[in-house]
Amino acid sequence: MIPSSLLTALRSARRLVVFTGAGVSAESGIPTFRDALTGLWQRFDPAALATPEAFRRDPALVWGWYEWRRMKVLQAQPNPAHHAIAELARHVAEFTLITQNVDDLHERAGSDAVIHLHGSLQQPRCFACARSSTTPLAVPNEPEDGRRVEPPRCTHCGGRLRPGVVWFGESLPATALNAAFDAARQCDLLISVGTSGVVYPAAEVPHLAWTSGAVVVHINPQAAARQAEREFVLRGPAGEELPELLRQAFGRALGARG
Ligand code: BJW
Ligand code: ZN
Repeated sequence: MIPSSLLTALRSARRLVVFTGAGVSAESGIPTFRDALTGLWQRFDPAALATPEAFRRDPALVWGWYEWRRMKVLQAQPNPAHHAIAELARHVAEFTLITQNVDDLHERAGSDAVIHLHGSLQQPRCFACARSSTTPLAVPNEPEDGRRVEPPRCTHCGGRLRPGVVWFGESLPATALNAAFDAARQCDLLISVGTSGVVYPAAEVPHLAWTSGAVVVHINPQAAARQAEREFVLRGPAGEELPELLRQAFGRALGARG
């Protein structure tokens, strides 16, 4: 049941922000990080794979793991949550999509100008000289976790390429982070979808919107009960809750034209 006050807030919002985490891609078959049983960090040690020290220690292990994840994303399709978010943008004057995800499923669902706070699997750069690689990555071989793959070399300096993602202890891209914070401060309504909200500074985004006076909605099957005024919880999978929110607020079913 979607509260009518939330539907009213969404219909009257002029500046809408959607902030997504791994849960928005879960129904596309991309594992989250921290879900019990299925999360990546249940099977893999973040310290051994998602830090600069890990890459320095064993570049082939880290590169192979990210190639496995890149393959999974290439094989995946956007789900109804990604499509509903792309459709929501058409109903407001100003729309900003901020994601922590390193996949490209929002773009493939039709969203543009997506702010990627934690980088992208598709844009490696040199570990030595930091230049972006201009050579497109080849389609990886059949996915197989744990397979070691030597990273390609930088065409400029010969250093190893690293995945273009933000690891623990690394700064987020400043332009993306500033744009995300600005949008959060200025929005009327923020929808936070599929994130555990434990990784900083990204986790500040919904909080910043709320303290700046916006209505904040959390969409998550594990969401805690509503805690504060102007805060709503839609407890359920994003692929069901977002299309339903769209339908009830704007009377639009996904895929409807005209
Ligand atoms: C569904 C669903 C469905 C399921 N529908 N929902 C204390 C000690 C050490 C460090 C720190 C510390 N305190 C803070 C820090 C800093 C650290 C941090 O935050 N650590 C905490 C974990 C403690 N942060 C950093 O290091 C950041 N950098 C930084 O702070 O720089 C400054 C600095 C400089 C120098 C030194 C120190 C600091 C960088 C963080 C980078 C995070 N990178 C990762 C990996 C990216 C690359 C990759 O993909 O491998 O980003 S970690 C991982 O977590 C990934 C995600 O973007 C991020 C957030 O996860 P997310 O998206 O929320 O996923 P989950 O799995 O946690 O949650 C999924 C949710 O979906 C769940 O709630 C489910 O219920 C839900 N769900 N199915 C809707 N169908
Ligand atoms: Zn280089």
